[in-house]
Amino acid sequence: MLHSFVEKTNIPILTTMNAVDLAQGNLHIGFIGTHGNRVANMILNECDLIISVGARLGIRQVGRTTSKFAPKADLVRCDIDEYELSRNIKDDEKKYQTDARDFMRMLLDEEVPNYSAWKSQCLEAKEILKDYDKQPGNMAVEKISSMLPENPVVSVDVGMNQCWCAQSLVLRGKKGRIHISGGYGIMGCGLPYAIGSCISAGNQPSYCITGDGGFQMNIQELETVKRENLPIKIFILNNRVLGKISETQHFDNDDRFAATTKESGYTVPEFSRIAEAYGIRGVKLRNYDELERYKEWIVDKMPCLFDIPLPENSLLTPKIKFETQMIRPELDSSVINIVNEILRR
Ligand SMILES: Cc1ncc(C[n+]2csc(CCOP(=O)(O)OP(=O)(O)O)c2C)c(N)n1
Repeated sequence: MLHSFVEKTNIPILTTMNAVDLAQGNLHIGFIGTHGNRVANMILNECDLIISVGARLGIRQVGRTTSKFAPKADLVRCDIDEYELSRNIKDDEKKYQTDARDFMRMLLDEEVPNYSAWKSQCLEAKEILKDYDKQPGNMAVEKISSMLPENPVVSVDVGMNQCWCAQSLVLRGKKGRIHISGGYGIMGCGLPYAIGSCISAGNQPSYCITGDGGFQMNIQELETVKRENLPIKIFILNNRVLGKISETQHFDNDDRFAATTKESGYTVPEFSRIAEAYGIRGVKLRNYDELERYKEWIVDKMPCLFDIPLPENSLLTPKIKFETQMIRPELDSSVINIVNEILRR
């Protein structure tokens, strides 16, 4: 129904991290919030109307000073949860406590103007920003995206790998799914999610993108994968550190690492050999481009594991500085001005 509404009105879709799979393929503009795509957060700052369907709009999306959230926009919210709606984001917001499906049905019956000009502005802004904020983790995820079949089911773990996936995983087709633990942040969820989605889809290939830390939390489930012969394809984005935490220890604690890096008490095994010990094909790649050599493995009916190296100091950008709406790292003001001019046209 969301897709019908968007086809009818051309209203651009931004998502939250949890709903990033709702707008895939050429509908993908980005997700909003702390680690959201830069273009998505810049659009939020300039738009004049937000129709929020089932999004909790929590602190990672709107910040603590909610008046700074989408300052030029009227806000219409639909949520089935009375408590979530009881929190005001804007004083004059319009609220509908209803099921998202009924709300979308109601919207589809409304006379809504066509927003194709605004959508083109958003896509133009996206095009200008597409090569900024591209860290090695994003590039690895783009490579994985390019090799997946249409409409895949992808399960994601927690940490930087989760954010790189939310930012850069773009699925072909409209029916693919990205299982993400969102605000729960349960490290170790990637492989069990993939096992569940593989079995529930009648043993269809299922994809798991995980960090080296999250993977080690449920590594024993490789035995389930082998025993049940589940065609689960595991991609470990291996930076050999607990990246989401070592990053904080680097930037906010003057490099006082604790149990997050080799020197401070965190290490990783040879994952491909561990996979082989479980009877699963495993390979340690030299870089993500080497995935090209394993096209067959990615679509066949047997499990496999790819150990993909990333630099230990891989970064996760952009990030909104809390309480400021400033997106770090700051881009050259000429780029920001060009994008804002397009969005303000
Ligand atoms: C069970 C659990 N323990 C600890 C955390 C805190 N935590 C969040 S991300 C993270 C590091 C994740 O490291 P890794 O899996 O290697 O992924 P990366 O961030 O390097 O991509 C930690 C320890 C958590 N979310 N869940």
